[in-house]
Amino acid sequence: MQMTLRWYGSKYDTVTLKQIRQIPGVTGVISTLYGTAPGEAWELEDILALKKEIEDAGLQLAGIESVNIHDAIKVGTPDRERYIDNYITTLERLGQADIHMVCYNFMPVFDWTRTELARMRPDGSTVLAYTQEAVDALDPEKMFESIAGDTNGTVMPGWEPERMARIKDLFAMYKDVDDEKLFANLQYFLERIMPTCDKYDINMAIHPDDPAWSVFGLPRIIINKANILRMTQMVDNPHNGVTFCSGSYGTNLENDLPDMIRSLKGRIHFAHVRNLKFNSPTDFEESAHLSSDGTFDMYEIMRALYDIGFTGPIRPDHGRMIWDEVAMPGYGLYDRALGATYLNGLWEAIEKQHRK
Ligand code: DNO
Repeated sequence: MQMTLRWYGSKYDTVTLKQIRQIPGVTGVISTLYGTAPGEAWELEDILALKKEIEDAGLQLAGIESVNIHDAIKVGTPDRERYIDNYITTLERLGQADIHMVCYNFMPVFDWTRTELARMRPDGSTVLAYTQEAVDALDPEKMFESIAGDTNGTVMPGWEPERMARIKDLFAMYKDVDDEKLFANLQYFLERIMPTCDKYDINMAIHPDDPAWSVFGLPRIIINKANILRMTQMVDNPHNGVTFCSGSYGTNLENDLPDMIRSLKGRIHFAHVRNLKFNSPTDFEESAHLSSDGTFDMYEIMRALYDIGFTGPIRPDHGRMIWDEVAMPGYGLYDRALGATYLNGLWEAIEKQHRK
């Protein structure tokens, strides 16, 4: 595996490439052209400029998170063809720039959903948290407003204000889309892009829906083992793979994370590894990465990745806000650096144990 950190680009991130370079064992970043809108074809020169900036700082651009999917593709409206063509152009240009991993998601309307961005923990750190009761009590159109005050002045991916301004229209677009339709639209999209992925050796890595169930009555399909196996089999090409995100699949305590990892051998192209602490089955908070701080056995998760021969990029995921850092919720420097170091430590121990 290759340890990486997500980085939003010098215009948007509070964390610098220099700081990332100084985290021991982190050799790459996962980034994106953050200013682009879903559906746009990316310019080759913009991709190359991003890559150069990262390489000049002594790091590798290990993959893209995300090339977002236009809603027309998810809904399956006739104009999807144009947006799929643009997506293919972006993939071709990424391939020309020697970039071979693309993370994306197929969630309607909302990307990941949390009800609190700064829940205080006993040690004074603040974390992202989710309570089903809060979602149930909320008008979906007010979702963004309810958390907007805690973004620390940053623009959070998936929660861009321009997108949230269209929330009513977005809900209307999806009114006839159920799980089956969403699966069919995903299959159509994947079949169209696979020849390009084959040509440029691009691994597509779908991110799970977070939380891993339907919110506000919207369909959600990338949520459990059965669905993810269905997804990988319906377009049975090794380039059609997944981002294994422990914090997203883990929102549903019925998901057996190490078992899911083992069942996806050869199809995990990217890993997000973080812990969650459950206070009840419908209330969880994003604890520190250590097993002892949360609900998951992080050693077993890393061991399953090791056992399937995972070689792709991995990153610590949302960190706590600690040591008075002010940054995008979940994406500060300090706690993610601690997370990377901890995950690297687990990996070293597992590797050495296997060599014996
Ligand atoms: C949240 C992230 C997601 C993820 C996208 C992938 O912090 O894990 O926004 O990047 O769903 O497209």
